[in-house]
Amino acid sequence: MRIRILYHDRCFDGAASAALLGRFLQEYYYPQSELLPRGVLHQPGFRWSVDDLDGDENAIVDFRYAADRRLDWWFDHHLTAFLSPEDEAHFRREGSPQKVWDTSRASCTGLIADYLRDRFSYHAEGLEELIEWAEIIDGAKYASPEAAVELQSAAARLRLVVEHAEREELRTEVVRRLRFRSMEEVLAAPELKAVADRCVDERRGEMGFVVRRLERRDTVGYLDVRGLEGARPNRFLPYCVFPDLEYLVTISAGDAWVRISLGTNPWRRAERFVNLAEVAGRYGGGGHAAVAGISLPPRNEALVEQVRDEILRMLTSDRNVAV
Ligand SMILES: [Mn+2]
Repeated sequence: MRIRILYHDRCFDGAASAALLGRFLQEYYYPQSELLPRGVLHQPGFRWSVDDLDGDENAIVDFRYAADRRLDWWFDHHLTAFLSPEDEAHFRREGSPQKVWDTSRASCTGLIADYLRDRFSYHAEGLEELIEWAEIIDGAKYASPEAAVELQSAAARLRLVVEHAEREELRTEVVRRLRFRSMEEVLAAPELKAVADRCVDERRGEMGFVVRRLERRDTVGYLDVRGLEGARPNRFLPYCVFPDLEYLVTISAGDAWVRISLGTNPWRRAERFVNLAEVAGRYGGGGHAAVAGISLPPRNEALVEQVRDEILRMLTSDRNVAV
């Protein structure tokens, strides 16, 4: 018996969702089963492949719906949960009680935890802390920008490992271990501790770079981290530097894409609300109202500049003139 769980890769909430649902399926239904977590990422032109749902039981958490009869469980809270209107129609037509989409939820982990409690009276003893942190991290519910950028707590270190561990086996191993261990215990494994320590050092180095590079246009922060290799700087650091920013636009680059990330300052209510998922959607991206992203093909500087300038115009205060 093999349980395949596809989850949002390099995301704390994705990993926590997979650990929680995986533990439930094994404890409640299939004690003799093997759990096979596999991370998936939002890439331009993403499609599910026919080989993805290859378990005896298949689940997708914190990621896009698959209109496939082999899908047994699905939980998501992203606005952009469906690859097409047909997929959404498929989901609604089926009306399965094992497939839940709720965009009002801060985290997919919290959504799953409440669902399991209400429907199965199931409680994952010992995972309370993990669930709470998924809510804080994915919902950007940190008490302050400083709390969001600290690198000492178990949650902060685990987040670094989930987001930055290069080897896929390490990332899926984190999911397996999180089923029955505290974050602290998971991080005690030497190979994971090594990743966490390396990431903390890298983050400290990135902080100076971000502070120097950060620009602002009115209440919109703009940060281009291309050239800082492999950088995925903490998206809340700019709000430590300029606490009055309303929005943040960040450009980063990988081998196969240029990413434009959009964020809202969680500690400051914007004067005019802009739905960032909708803005990203215009360029083929997606996400949540408060955090969204767009992936563009590499080596097309003109396109990147055009998209960036259009978005900056939309978000700055003279946006009435533009758009
Ligand atoms: Mn999530």
